[in-house]
Amino acid sequence: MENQSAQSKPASASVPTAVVNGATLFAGLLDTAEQVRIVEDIRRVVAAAPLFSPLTPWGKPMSVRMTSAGKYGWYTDRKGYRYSDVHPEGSDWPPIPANVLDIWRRLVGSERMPDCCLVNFYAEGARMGLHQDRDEADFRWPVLSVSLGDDARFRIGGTTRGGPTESVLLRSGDVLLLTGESRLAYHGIDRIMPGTSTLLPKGGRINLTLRVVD
Ligand code: MD6
Ligand code: FE
Repeated sequence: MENQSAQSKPASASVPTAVVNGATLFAGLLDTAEQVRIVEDIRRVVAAAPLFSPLTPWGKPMSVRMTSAGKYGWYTDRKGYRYSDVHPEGSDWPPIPANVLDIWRRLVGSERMPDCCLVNFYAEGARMGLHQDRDEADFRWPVLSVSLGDDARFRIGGTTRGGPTESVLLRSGDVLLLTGESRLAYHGIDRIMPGTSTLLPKGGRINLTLRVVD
């Protein structure tokens, strides 16, 4: 890695709007046209790699449905959290859409591109418990997250479970970057707010997380 700078941003990086517990928020980074294009791209990903409800290691189906694009997809079942190079039905994951890779290039640079784009779909009532993103090999690379559709109440704490947390509203078009200190912060989604966006005709929320895995 050039000058140990996995987290340094390219000169052209956008200006963040806020830092919440060390995580960098680019509120409204994607305009409506860009959001619409990405939703179309994600529909193609889902057509090739259908959404599924993974089982947590303790045997409960997650309320969030998910799939992935890229070299690896994130997966969980009774054997635990891991990356898999195939969809549970056995096919390869589709490639990460170019419009999505562009966001990474703008905020992180092009020295190393992500090899997983996890697609999370939240219908009304879905939530995601506090967790760390720690199944990757090198935490010097950030995790970039894109919110599309209904607003969500995102919660973020520190690197130990049970410490103080802050909450931030993630809205359609917002991009959040977990870098540095915040890379291993506990975080989750308390709830989504139905009816707050018209981007997805049937409502709900899509979250994309881009990661360097290996
Ligand atoms: C979500 N996000 O926004 C869940 N992970 O639906 C995440 O789990 C997440 O937003 C790593 C980095 C940023 C995130
Ligand atoms: Fe996460």
